[in-house]
Amino acid sequence: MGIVNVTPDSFSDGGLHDDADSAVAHGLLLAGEGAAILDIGGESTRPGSLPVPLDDELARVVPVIERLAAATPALLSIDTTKAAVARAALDAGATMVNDVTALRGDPAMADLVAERGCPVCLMHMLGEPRTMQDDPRYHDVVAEVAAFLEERLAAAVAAGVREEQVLLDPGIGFGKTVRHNLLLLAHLDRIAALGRPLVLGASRKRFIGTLLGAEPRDRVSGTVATTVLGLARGAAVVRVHDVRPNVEALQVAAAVFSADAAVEEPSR
Ligand code: PMM
Repeated sequence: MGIVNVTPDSFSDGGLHDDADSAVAHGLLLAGEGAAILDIGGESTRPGSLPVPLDDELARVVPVIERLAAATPALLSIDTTKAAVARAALDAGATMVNDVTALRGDPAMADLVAERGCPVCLMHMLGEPRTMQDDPRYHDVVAEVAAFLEERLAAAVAAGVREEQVLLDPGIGFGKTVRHNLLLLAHLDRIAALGRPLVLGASRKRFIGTLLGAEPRDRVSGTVATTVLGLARGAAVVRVHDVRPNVEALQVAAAVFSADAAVEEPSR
């Protein structure tokens, strides 16, 4: 999943693609590099960020989705917490909703997703973007994130969303210290055990910067490490800014993981 942030203020690429032309060009570049899904967002969720007015968010994402839908076979995902934005994005050609509030942000979102029958990604976040990095605490971060996602999956199903349409995401960096993020990556298999496809969004995030002492654009190798570990521990989708290096790492790692099966196949 390649990230197309049509925002002036996202943490690693804010302002780079905040006009429709450059956002569309960037989406096409990422699709050409091997992204099967493009995740288009018009509201930054960086720590400390404030909500964006509905009309601004619509004006950022809808034209980009319309143009990408006509120009690439990649699936288009709308990264929003607002049902009105998701509805307009689905009408414009998106086929998936990525909601970082896991259907808690807008009471109309669950009904919309149920009605449209589209895939939805439910993500864990402690608190809200404005305050989430103010001393986040857990007793057992992996168990608490898993329990939260299990509860949100049940809530979605209760609202009429088909279980087969739900993807889950531990929300790397959303109300988590470096250690919390590392524990979630180390035990991602316990989140995958919930039985739904897992989305991992670690790309260029601050914990990588802390480990490497690197600015966002210099966190690509660190991101690739999380991609390979994510694959090993059951992630189905990796949400990344830098598609080519991550796709190449996945191709090689996937070939290694399937080596035994490929050799044994003929003798079965
Ligand atoms: N991270 C960001 C935004 N949306 N959605 C999901 N499902 N998972 C994430 O980890 C996630 C997300 C923040 O990163 P960005 O500013 O680079 O988009």
